[in-house]
Amino acid sequence: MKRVLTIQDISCVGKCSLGVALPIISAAGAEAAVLPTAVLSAHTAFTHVYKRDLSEDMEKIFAAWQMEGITFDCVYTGYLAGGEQIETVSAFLDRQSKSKADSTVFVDPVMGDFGRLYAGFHDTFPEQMARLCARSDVIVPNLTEACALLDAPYREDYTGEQLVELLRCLCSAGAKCAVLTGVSPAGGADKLGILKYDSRDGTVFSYFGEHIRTEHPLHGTGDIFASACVGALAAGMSLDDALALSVEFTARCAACWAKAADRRWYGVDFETALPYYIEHIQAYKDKI
Ligand code: PXL
Repeated sequence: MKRVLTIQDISCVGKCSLGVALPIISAAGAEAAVLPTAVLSAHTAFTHVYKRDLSEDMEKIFAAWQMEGITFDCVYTGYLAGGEQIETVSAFLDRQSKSKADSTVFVDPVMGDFGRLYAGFHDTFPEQMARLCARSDVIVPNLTEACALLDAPYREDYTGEQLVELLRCLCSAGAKCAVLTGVSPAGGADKLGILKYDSRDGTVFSYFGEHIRTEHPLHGTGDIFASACVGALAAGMSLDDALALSVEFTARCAACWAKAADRRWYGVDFETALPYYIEHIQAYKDKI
């Protein structure tokens, strides 16, 4: 069984970050180890948020793992609570690579959406996050995050070719594969999915599922998508198959939310859609 370490916050209420990563990665049949970066009473879209930063504890937890000789097949980072944590995670990755060179580094550079950084991030944070992305196997930014990483203007009218160019630039900086999330195909606003550039063979891959249109933007879908992708990779799927399954699963999570009687504004119904994900992971495992 693969052991995945996921490093992100616990939002006590809000159906995001570790609250979705732990169940989804476990549902894929992988061991999910967690390193909380912060504990928040709720995610930052809420008005009243109590936050405890766990930077100091992270270093101590890494040190304890090192003494135990614990290593991970995959390290997946999400919401990091500040630039200092990026340095801490990078130092851990340096140490781990000495004893485990084949670990996959999967970075969701959680920083913002719709052209704005989330509350609490300093202007220098994207530059620091770019350094973590540069040492990653797979990065999964949305458009806001891709533009912030490259210090490029945020525009919603980039052409498909320009988006591929953004991904190429992210890979030139060091990431092996860059995956842009939340992309619609030209003239296809009823579809939503991903665009991937793989620097190892120069190939481009895209996959689109149904775009569930809602009055307000949905929260936590990026974390659900990234967690599903990490789980599918741990189950042995190729990156393209893992991305396709994660797009479909995320669309179903949104569809379950839209059908629910008690639509909660702060997160979608990934719980209802989990059987779909598990069935597809199992069907893949049965074939191999
Ligand atoms: O879903 C991304 C995310 C994760 N963690 C925290 C957040 C957000 C987005 O707002 O606030 C704490």
